Amino acid sequence: MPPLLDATGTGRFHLAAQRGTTAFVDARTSETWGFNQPHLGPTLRIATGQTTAAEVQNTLDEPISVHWHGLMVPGDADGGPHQTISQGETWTPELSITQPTCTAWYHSHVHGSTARQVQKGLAGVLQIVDGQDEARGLPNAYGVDDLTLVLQDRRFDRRGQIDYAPAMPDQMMGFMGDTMVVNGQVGRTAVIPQGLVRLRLVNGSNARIYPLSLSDGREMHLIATDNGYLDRPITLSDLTIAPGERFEVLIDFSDGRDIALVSAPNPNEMMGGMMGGGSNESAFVVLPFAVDPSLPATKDRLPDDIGGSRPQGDGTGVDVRNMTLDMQMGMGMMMRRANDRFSINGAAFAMDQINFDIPRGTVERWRITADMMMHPFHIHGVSFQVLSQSGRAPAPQNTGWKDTMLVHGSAELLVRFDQGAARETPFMYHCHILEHEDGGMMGQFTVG
Ligand SMILES: [Cu+2]
Repeated sequence: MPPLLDATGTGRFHLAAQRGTTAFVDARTSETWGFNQPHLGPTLRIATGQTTAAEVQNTLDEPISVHWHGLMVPGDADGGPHQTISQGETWTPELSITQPTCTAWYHSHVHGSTARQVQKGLAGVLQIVDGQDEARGLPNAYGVDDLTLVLQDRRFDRRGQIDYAPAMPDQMMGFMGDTMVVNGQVGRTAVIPQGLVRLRLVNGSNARIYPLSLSDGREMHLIATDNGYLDRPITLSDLTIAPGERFEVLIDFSDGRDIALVSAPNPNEMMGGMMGGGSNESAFVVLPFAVDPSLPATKDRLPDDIGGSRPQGDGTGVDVRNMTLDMQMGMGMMMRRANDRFSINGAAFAMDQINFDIPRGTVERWRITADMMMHPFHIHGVSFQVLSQSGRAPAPQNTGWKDTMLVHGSAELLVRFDQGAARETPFMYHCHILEHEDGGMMGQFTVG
């Protein structure tokens, strides 16, 4: 597990972006970046109902930013591309949290550099807690029966260095690794108690979508989506997690058998087979589990009621906003500048261009159309309801509160804008395939 940085008692935390080295594959080391450690960051724990004073120091030699993905905070605390922290500087936002308990995450978000900086390790998990998980009957012993799992894929060169040099197909499809990395580690096994275990799954990959299941076909019980708990668990045999998404599941290990979390190949491909279609990948192990009966298993029963909620709007009479996620293909893409290959509604992201303004408290129905392939669509500063996906009712895994939605063909989102964002620090909406985001598939809006 990443170290736990619990700010619920102090109401403050300090993160320092720093350079380090990490051995991934064997003794060979790679240059990496992290927060307070050589690679990735600690799991931050903050309390709902509190204001937490954050300090983010940049000791690297290029500008970074830290976006709190999943936090409902105003634009000036959001950490988007307009809030870069220069070399040697410290950013001190106040995080005033009123939203329900959830698993969120933080990562750099500098326009044009996000993909590379996240590959280097500028990412970590953020938990919003309320101290009520014991009463809910949920596993909550950090690193024992409550596991935080950041899923990433990487390529390593012969020297063991993280190899991030995206060629044109990597730009188009998003950069995919050939090595599974969980919490910054390769080839490790999770040792767990013989009982109910909670996994907080965070897809921190640049582009890979993981269709997850368990190696023996055992059920997973979904208890939370991006922005909080469901009302009751949803039983699933598989769960697809796209970049930027978080899901929490309970798995029953009371039979003591060692199984593994496995993934099917990345399902994203160019529609029409322009890239040759399909991949040569086969299914792979994400993380093996080993049951250790000496570890304390405090929960053996699936709770019936978790006490969360599912959004219930129907979207009738709500103004519609259309968004088309566009890609320039083939020669068209080759001819374009690196930051102009992708766009939304025909316009590539421009730092000095606010795309629209929304009055605070407004509800809108966003119709997203995904061009060429699947795109995970994220909106800052909001939590939304998925009204439909591909013209049908949302899949069970998308019936909770979300801030990132994998759009396959089309999706309709019902969004309420409650957090303010001024022109100097607007909110972003973008594809969470980081090469697409850096390439221009992003826009920005104010809420006021
Ligand atoms: Cu995309």
